[in-house]
Amino acid sequence: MEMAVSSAREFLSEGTGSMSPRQLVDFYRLMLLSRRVDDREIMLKRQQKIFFQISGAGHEALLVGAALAMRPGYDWFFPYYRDRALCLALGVTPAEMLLQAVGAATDPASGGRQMPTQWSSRSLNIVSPSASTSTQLLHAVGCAEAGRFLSHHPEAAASSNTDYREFHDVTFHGDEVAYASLGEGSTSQGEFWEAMNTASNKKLPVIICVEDNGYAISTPVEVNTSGGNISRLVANFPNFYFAEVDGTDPEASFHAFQGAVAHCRAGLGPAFVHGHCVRAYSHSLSDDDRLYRSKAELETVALRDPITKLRSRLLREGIVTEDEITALEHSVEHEVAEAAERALEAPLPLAEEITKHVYSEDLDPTSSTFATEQAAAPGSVAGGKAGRAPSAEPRTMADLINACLHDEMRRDPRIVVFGEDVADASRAEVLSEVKGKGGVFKLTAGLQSEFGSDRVFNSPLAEANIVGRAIGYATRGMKPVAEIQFFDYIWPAYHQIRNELSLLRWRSNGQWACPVVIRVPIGGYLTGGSIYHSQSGESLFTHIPGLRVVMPSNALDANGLLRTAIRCDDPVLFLEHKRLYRETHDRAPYPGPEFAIPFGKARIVRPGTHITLITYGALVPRSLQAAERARREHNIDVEILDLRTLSPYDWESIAASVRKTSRVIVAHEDMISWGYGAEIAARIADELFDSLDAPVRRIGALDTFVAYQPILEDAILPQPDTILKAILDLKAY
Ligand SMILES: Cc1ncc(C[n+]2csc(CCOP(=O)(O)OP(=O)(O)O)c2C)c(N)n1
Ligand SMILES: [Mg+2]
Repeated sequence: MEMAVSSAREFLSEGTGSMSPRQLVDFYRLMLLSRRVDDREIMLKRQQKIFFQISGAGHEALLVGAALAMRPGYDWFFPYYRDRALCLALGVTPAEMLLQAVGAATDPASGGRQMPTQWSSRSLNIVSPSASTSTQLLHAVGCAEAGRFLSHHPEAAASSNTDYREFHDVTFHGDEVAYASLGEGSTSQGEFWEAMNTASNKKLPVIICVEDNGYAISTPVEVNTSGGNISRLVANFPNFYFAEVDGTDPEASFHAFQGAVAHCRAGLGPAFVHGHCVRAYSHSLSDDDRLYRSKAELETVALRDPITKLRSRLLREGIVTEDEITALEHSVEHEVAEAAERALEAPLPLAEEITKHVYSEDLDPTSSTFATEQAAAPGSVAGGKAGRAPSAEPRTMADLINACLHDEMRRDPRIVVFGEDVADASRAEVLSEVKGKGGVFKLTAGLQSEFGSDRVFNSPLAEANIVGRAIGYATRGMKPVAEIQFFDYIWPAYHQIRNELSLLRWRSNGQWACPVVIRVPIGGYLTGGSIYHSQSGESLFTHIPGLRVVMPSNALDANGLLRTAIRCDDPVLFLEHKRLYRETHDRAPYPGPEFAIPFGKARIVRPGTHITLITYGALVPRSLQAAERARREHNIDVEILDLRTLSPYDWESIAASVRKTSRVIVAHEDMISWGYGAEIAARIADELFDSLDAPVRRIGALDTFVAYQPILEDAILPQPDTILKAILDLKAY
């Protein structure tokens, strides 16, 4: 009898009918391998040699079936923490898994950063997952979209040595599928429904696998799912292949996935495989299911254990003898024990390396690569509406952002633009008779008309959907430049931004990255903008490691910084102040298609000697007004620094200015308490104490939201008068 573990490809070559005896034995071996790795980890946890354990026990048949129906390193995988058997069957080794468990430096998934079940492998296309339930489904959707895009636009796969593309090789096959799995409890998350909707609507080759073990920790399925069966709730989504199977039955599971894969590869749409399995152990080693499951229920679970069931069948049907199965089990035990021994001797990670891969190690957006301000010639041929003919005429911030998007989309075929209402018209056939929408602020106007509906399209009205899909696109090497329509509505996407977008590179120890740009109109001073169209809140994003945060105050900076954002290898939140979009005072001539400004370089808006005023965004013109009055009316000379990028920020320029003036104000539009200025003020007090002649002052909005009535808005947001008063107070100190 052949005892070697089949590869998925070998397995598939044996046809689609019932499994041969050899296949069943191979299947059993993979299932058992998964169970034994779990058991070994449980032992190691009890011996306090590892720090966390969560098992895939009871899910093995479904997942080996899934893996054997797909192609490792060809298809794409967004698994969750129960998918140990899937990963083993795809080719992750027990040794690699146990290196994760001990948190070794050589843990190939994360170098000791993630919990043991967050598998990741570049060569197998297993994308490093988080512990958040259901976020991964939107990544799989974006990944599948990117695969389809690349097969329609193969030119986009060409590499380039002038930007992030140098570090992101792109491969595609044209019929690859993206697999994502989740538990039945996690189907309660909105992102599950958002992913189902888009996969269905775009007929994407995504396989969504629900591993239904009846519990979400201690919460039974009927509490999470109305009627207790998710298949019934999703049955009306168009274009899906649906299979509901006994996930403890190897053949039923394998055939369900074979059908799913065939449907997806044929381009017919997505697939939904609902496998009823069991949770053979408690939720994790931190849980004891005897606290909430009856004895009788636990006995039923034991009877459905897929490993015991398959073992009995192999013996009952005479496929193996007692001796043969015992030999197989010994060999699995031996393999796992050896892997554990090696893992326990593996080198541990070095604390000095823990900040590595927070950002790209390959491309530094603060470097001189992006310092092309001098070289660019104002008045060269502009992209988009801003100036199809050469022109030195001043353009608004809105124009120059639009021009940059046109330029960059022409230069880089991997850029896709999507978000709410960003297309000229989703029904493209009307474009011959209408002008097109191009964004509620018209910043993306003309992009769809020039670059087509594959590259510029409207998303559903769902912010997590936008950012989650952008992450999926970017894991395939694409460059999404997504738009969130208003900063006030970014919150449904915050989970994706904080736990996924900003973290993927660090948590995978540099294996994966998603250098997405998210453009977001922000801010108030709108006269009538009120609570839900005036919010600030940049410090909630600068507090996220791994994310670059940019906030220009004028047209030229917006153009140059957006270019850097698009070419850079890190995720960037690009905050565009709505009040500045069409101001006349901040206009500038179009600076040409190569004009870029490095991140982390402040601009001295106004040199001065008495007081340093550190600011950004809409407070730049307001500070300038206050400074001019201070000069005219009080002979006080204020130096204004516009930070331009908030993370990273230009500490050198801040320090140089404060050393010169010895008095400093940090001013921003956002609420003062826990605002961006608190960090800058604290650092100045800490590191520049000896240079100060007065306390560090802060200016910000009142600690409330922006109201509708203009009298109230004026009182809430800082005004030039507020700034002038602070200047006078500080000078007099
Ligand atoms: C967004 C989010 N909320 C809560 C948790 C904590 N949590 C981890 S697993 C889990 C239950 C998941 O149940 P289910 O989806 O049925 O998967 P199962 O563990 O049963 O396989 C919960 C609540 C989490 N990881 N992520
Ligand atoms: Mg469950």
